[in-house]
Amino acid sequence: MKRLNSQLQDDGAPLELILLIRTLLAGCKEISFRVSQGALAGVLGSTLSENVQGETQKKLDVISNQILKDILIDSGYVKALSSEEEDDVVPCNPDGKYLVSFDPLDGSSNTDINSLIGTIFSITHAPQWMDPDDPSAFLQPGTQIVAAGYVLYGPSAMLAMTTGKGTHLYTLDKTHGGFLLTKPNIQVPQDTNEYAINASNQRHWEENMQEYVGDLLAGTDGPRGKDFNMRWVAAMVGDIHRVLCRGGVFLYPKDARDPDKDGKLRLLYEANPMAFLIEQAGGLASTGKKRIMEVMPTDIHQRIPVLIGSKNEIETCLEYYQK
Ligand code: AFP
Repeated sequence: MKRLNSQLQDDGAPLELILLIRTLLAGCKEISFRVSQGALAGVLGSTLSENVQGETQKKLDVISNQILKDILIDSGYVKALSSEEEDDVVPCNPDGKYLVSFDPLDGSSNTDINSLIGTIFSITHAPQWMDPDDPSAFLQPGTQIVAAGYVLYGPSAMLAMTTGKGTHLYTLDKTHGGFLLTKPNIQVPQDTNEYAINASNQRHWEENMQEYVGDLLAGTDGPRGKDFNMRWVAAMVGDIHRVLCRGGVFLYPKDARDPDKDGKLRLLYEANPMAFLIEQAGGLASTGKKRIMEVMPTDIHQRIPVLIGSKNEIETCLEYYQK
């Protein structure tokens, strides 16, 4: 089976980017090991601290963040990094060529129930003019991303990666420690009868989303004329992995709970990398108003609405937004 390194070379990735990706993934392998140790290593449960988003940090959030931070700072390839678990950007090597944004452990509420979690990342070029502690260089639209992906810590540890030449799935072979290509050029089926949304928020959604999901729920008795199935992992990385593998739509729309927050999910290290992966696999990713990857970020922790998945179903959903 083909190794990650040779797939990245075939996709034309420059050497320094390949080395950076391999460094980042060495950190993910360590996270995978810590996750698998669970209660044996005392890594489950919460800390007493909160991150900048006001969320209580899990022990594994803090551990994973530290692992990735240390390895990226040491590598020399990175000028600065931003993380869900860091209030501000973290300056690294002033001569580094790249910026990395990541969610070190997405879905960390799942850690204590031994369910799906993962690391999500995106990489852009670092502008030469930037100071390593200047957050404004991170405010680039998703179209500027040179590589993005996630590592899913599930029954197998799996990597989904794109450098803009298709989305490939790899599986971690723990016997020799490398990611092997197990599904090249994955394609999201264009049609689906499966959707993912946290339905407990329904009363807060905007009218267009209420109407769209109402029509899905009506099934064969409604205007869609077919039954839909619903799934919710409570970790975007798990839900997007399912969408990549067998199609579907994943929705985290804007809602009325907090007028200052434009959705729940973060643009830089959740929505953008997932949008890039899904688009490269033939799917669509929108806020409801525009393509996610064209949104110009205004803050490193900015939140946006996310409608992502099978092309034809996302297009149908967007028709409700255009009404
Ligand atoms: P964490 O990374 O803080 O665990 O949040 C996970 C997440 O941002 C995303 O991965 C999920 O889709 C979403 O939250 C689940 O949120 P709710 O189930 O609370 O709506």
